[in-house]
Amino acid sequence: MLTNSDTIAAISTPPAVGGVSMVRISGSNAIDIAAKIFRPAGKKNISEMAGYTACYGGIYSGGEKLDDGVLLIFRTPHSYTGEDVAEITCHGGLLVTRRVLRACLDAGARMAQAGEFTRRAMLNGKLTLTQAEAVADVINAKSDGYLRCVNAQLDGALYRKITAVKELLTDMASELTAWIDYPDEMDEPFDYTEGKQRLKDGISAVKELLDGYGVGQLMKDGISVAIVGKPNAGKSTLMNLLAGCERSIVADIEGTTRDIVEENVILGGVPARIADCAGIRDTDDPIEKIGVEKMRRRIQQSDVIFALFDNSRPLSEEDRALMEEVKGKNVLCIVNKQDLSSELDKQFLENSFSHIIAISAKNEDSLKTLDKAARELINPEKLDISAGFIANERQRESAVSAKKAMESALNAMEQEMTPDIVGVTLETALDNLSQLTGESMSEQVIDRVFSRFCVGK
Ligand SMILES: Nc1nc2c(ncn2[C@@H]2O[C@H](COP(=O)(O)OP(=O)(O)OP(=O)(O)O)[C@@H](O)[C@H]2O)c(=O)[nH]1
Ligand SMILES: [Mg+2]
Repeated sequence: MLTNSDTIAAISTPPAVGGVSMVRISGSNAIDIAAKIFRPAGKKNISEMAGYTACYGGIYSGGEKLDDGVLLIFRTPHSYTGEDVAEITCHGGLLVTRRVLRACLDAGARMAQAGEFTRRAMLNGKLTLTQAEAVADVINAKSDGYLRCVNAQLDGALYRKITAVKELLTDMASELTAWIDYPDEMDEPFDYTEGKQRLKDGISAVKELLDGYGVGQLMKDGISVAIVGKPNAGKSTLMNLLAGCERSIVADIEGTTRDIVEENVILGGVPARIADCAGIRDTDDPIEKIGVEKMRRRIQQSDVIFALFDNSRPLSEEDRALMEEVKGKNVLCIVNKQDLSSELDKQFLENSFSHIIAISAKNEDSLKTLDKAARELINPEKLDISAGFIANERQRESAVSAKKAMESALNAMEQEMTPDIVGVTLETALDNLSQLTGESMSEQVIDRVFSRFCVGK
């Protein structure tokens, strides 16, 4: 536990005007500090308030009343940080909230650093490092799917999975130690048969986690999608359908969209940044030419391409040029204007693309078809939300190193090397896994993790 003088305070709500704001105080002096600035409306004595109780009253700075508010008390160890915590909720004005914080600091608290409340929670054993990282991910989650994943993580899913692998390695290492310590008493060479199988199980558990990393990142950071096609195919109409508003200009004039128009949406359960591009065609118009070049670059930078074809017109040179441009990319072929009579060689498109749908971008029902197709393309279900997942580069680095060390150990076993050699590689794997879960972690890494947090969390 930290020292008495080290009681911290911060505004835990966003720095914006709202209905209410909250100032959080944590540390051994939290309740005394709250008592200095908060006067309950009734006869309540703050120092005698039990944990999980609240009272209404006035908030004061010196003799001056700042606001009315509510004080909520948590007693150690039953609080977020594990320390005594007081939360003062006041009206959500920027000035009044800052004045309440200033009053806490004047009464003896120190300004909290970014993530310091969560850091204390971890140091006091309320959270593991991977759970603390999940707290930041909950705050930053942009899609329902990702929120469900990080909630499983917050529940300790990754920690449990890694702990199971660690237990397996620890058992093996202790069996080897007996052999290493008393080699003269062992007449037979060490039998690795069972150990090899157990190690293979451990490697596949870590590999499974690493395989889900890409999908986890997609769900976290989102994907970039480029809508491309020839002029008038209906790209901007599709953009507006996805955006749910008139984001792009739609007109029956070829070359309407010139610059890239972007919007953030949720697509196939993941956040997506959609780019409506200029139509592909040869043009003498210098401005449109720039737009077409930008579209080409965007195709290369995007994770997913929506390639639009117009059902009411035969395949043209521009369509074929587009098919060349998107080769090798993750493409959803969209045949648009399904409500009009068909002039398009759909069979040719079906032979050329593995994902193809037919819609009418003017019709809202098309959203369901688009969402289903996007799910098949992105496949967020690959991520088993209940199983825990590797959520960031720090965790991935440790998992990769652990897997490498486990593979070396397996290799050493297969070559019948002596238990001391196998033991060293197992220890390395264990160390890497402990770094992942945070049990063996340098101050520097912990600083890096918590610098991602906002002040007040
Ligand atoms: N009937 C029908 N018309 C559509 C559909 N989608 C788009 N359109 C019409 O097609 C015309 C061109 O639509 P846009 O969305 O502007 O086409 P675009 O691909 O963005 O065109 P450029 O910006 O010029 O490259 C407009 O008149 C739309 O109303 C559809 O599904 N059915
Ligand atoms: Mg357009």
